[in-house]
Amino acid sequence: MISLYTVGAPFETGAVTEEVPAQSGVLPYFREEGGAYVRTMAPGEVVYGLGEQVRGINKRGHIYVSDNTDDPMHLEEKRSLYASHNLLVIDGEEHFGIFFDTPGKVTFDLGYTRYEEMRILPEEPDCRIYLIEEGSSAAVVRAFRRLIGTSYIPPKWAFGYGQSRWGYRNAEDVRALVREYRERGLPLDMVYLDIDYMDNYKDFTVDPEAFPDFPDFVREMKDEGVRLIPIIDAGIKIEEGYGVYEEGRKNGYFLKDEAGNDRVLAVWPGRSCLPDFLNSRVRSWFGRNYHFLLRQGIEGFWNDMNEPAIFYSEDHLEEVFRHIDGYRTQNLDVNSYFALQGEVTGLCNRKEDYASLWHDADGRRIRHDRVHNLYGWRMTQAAEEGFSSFDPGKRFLMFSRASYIGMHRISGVWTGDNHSWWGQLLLNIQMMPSLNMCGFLYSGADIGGFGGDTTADLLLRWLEFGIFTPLLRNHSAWDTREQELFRFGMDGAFRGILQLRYCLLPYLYSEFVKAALTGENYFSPLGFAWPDDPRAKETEDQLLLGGEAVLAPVYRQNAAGRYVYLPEEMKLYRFRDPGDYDTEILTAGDHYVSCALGEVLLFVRKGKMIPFGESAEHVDRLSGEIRACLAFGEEASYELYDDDGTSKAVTLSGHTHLLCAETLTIL
Ligand code: MIG
Repeated sequence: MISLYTVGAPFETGAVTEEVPAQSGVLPYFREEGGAYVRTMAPGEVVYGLGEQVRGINKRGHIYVSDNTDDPMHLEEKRSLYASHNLLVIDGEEHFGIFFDTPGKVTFDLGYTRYEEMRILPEEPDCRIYLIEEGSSAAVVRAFRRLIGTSYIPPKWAFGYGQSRWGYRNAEDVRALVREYRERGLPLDMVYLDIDYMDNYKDFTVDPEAFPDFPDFVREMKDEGVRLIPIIDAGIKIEEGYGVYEEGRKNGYFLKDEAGNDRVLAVWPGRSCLPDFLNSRVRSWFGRNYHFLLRQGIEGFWNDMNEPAIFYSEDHLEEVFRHIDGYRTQNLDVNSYFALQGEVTGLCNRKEDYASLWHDADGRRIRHDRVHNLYGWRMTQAAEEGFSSFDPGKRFLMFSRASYIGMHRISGVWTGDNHSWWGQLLLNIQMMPSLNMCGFLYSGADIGGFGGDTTADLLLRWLEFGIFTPLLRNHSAWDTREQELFRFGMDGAFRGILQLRYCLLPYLYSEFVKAALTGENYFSPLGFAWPDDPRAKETEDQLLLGGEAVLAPVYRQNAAGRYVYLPEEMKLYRFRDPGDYDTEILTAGDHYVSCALGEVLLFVRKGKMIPFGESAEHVDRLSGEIRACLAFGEEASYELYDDDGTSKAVTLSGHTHLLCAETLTIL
């Protein structure tokens, strides 16, 4: 049961697609204290949710702030990442979900200030609060997902492996990399183009020297089975003669200062303006600009810097220069030295800069900080409108860095600038089910780590988990060690794991589409499937995949295996590559399971089966034929969903067919 409590006259976000009758009484479970919603948490109560956030699956014990932020240090102490996913699922003596639908800042103090107390403070008092009361966490999430509408489904080829790096300078760099993948038999479906492909970091341009005859190059790559996926940034470079900028300025499409002048801010291209994506005219204009690349054969994009990130504002930069000058003659002591340092690091993503921007939200003038968390979604909505007007029946690949619940209907997300640290692999594992609860199914992290230098073993372990994430992309920053799979002299190990992904793809795709349409999770915490098992509830480093299998990835340096908790008897598949594996039946309980570097563990539940196809160089080459399966029990069966992988209209009816272990070879 879902009830809606409306406070004041909230800004319409569009997060919810279902009508819910409004309640007039006070919000149950909470008491109000100075604008905050407060309740006592029972001992042992688990708090799920918050989507893309730091820390574990159970969010209890820390404080989180929904305030979309470009922060490349995903540390435990942080409170905000790139997204605002204001859903909590309370699983204890009391059992409910709660969604705070407001585009402003929200603080979720989940036992930080006082250990037993939950305190939620929406900065904008005008807010829609949805209360979801169901018998289990899984049911709460299913009801919530029905409330917010079905999740985005990308083209099937987007389930292949993607290679990315900030720093592929030109067509020759890309060609060389594709050649390496093909020659070494490493499957590859996508190569991502970072800001390097643009002409001087200008959106909707291609550097004519680095990529001469771009449409020909796009076709050449596609003939190799590789799609190029360019990045688009939120900021538009200020430059006379640059059409996109001039059009935007002429038509008043950029965010304004209080006096109504275009506000000058800086991002990658230097001085820039930010489009007012909360305005529908601006969205349709920006969306049509994607046609420039679509016409050249591009079929997917990633939208970056759309929190929006701000390096500095011109006026504040001036102020800082003045202050710094003042330090010159001083003997810098502990206070003044750090103050000087703070002046510079404090240039970016400043509260005051966000508060100096003004939107024209289709006639309603509103200050940016009050609607900040919607900006990335509205940018991505512009892209989606551009795709629909280009080809309404076709699926395009789209994922964004910033997000808000509701964007899940049109796009995926990647989890931003993580690091090549072992702890970030665990964070990736823990973030995935939380993202799913909030509707974001097509998601994944920068495999191998974005910042810092990766190592062969970290990348391999990360890939061992990554082959199960819908978005499977290896991405890294320009100043780090190169981390393409062929750089480590371990092609065999990487190939084996990657081929396993392609063999499992019919299953992973089927589970994905089912989850998108039914509101089930693709990745769930074990507590969702075994709600009465306290051990399952506290397991933070294993996930349920679909309804069939449990994953227990190794995420520690030099580990040769790990402890695994099984809530019930399961069949373990330990893969080195699709043809090299061993199996073992394990009882319910705790086990130390060996897992050497390059091995993948998959635990299949009793009575369940997983169809197993064949590998290929890229997804379009997969035959789709299923002759084998992983199964625990002869009578196991599975409803396999499949489709053409490109049409936008998707329904489960008419596609589902039953696969029985009896008619397939059980591996
Ligand atoms: O902050 O385009 O998260 O994936 O490589 C730098 C350069 C801007 C941030 C993205 C990252 C991308 C990078 N971008």
